[in-house]
Amino acid sequence: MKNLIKTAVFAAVLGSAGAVQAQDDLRITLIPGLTTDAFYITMNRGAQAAADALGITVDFQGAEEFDPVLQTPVLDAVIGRGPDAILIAPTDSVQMIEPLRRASEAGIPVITVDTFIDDGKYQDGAGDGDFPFSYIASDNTAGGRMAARYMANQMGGEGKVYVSNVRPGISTTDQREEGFKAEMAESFPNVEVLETQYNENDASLAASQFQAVLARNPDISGVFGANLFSALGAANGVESANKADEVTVIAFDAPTSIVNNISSGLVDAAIAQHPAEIGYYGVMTAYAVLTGNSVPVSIGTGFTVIDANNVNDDATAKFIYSE
Ligand code: T6T
Repeated sequence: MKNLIKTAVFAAVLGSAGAVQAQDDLRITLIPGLTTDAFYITMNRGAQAAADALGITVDFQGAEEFDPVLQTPVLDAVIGRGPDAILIAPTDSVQMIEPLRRASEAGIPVITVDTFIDDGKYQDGAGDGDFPFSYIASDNTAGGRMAARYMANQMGGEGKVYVSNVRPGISTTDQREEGFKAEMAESFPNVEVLETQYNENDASLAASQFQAVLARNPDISGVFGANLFSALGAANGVESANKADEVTVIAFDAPTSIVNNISSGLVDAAIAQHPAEIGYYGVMTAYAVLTGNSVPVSIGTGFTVIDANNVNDDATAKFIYSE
């Protein structure tokens, strides 16, 4: 039986360049939004678990900042090395279309993880960026709605809040903000959402923006940090202003630093994504494409809400991001 399985695993397949290749030689490159972010480090852990299960290689190559100008040369260098497939979190939904088309035209299947290009609906015959095989990610609009519901309930359904966000043009954080605002408008008419503060993924800037918003609105009662650095910065701003008791802080993402802030009472809740799941199913999907199987055009992964009620539970621990 064991030998049979082994024979199957070592069966030859047609590689992306058209050459016959053994399946255990397959090499997939995962290009994160940036390399030093606990979210993508955790995604890579899931990707490596899938690679180990399949007996293939996944390498992790990225830029140090979340920026399409820095991600494009990394992608071009990866294309030059000719991996069998590329998994990528594109850092801009429009600007990364043409760079990714170069990969596709070189015969390298592209799958996007976390973020998408174009409208995120691939293989439907519409749009400039229709060529990726699949999109594997959280439902970010739903996550933004979850954040709004939690925040509004915590605030008794009224008050002034704002979104601390990275920059427009990133599919994930755009959708979180849209979902957050839609939920507030539809379900919590007594919550006023102030103008979004964009921080360029810089937690220090997000912290000083809280101080500025507070100076203009001394009655501010909530801030939604739409990703890890936005949330961390907003929480630091609230702490420096000594406002933890009056301001509800909801974080998207769950690195150890945010989880510690939940334990201390500074952050009310984190909407934890499941990045390891994204990495795992990303690699499995690429493997399916490379072995001639059809794949779902999108795979939605889950969330876990972490707050004071479950922060110390054993079942919560696996959703805290790796550093
Ligand atoms: O929130 C994640 C990711 O989903 C988003 O696309 C960019 O920011 C993070 O990596 C957190 O820093």
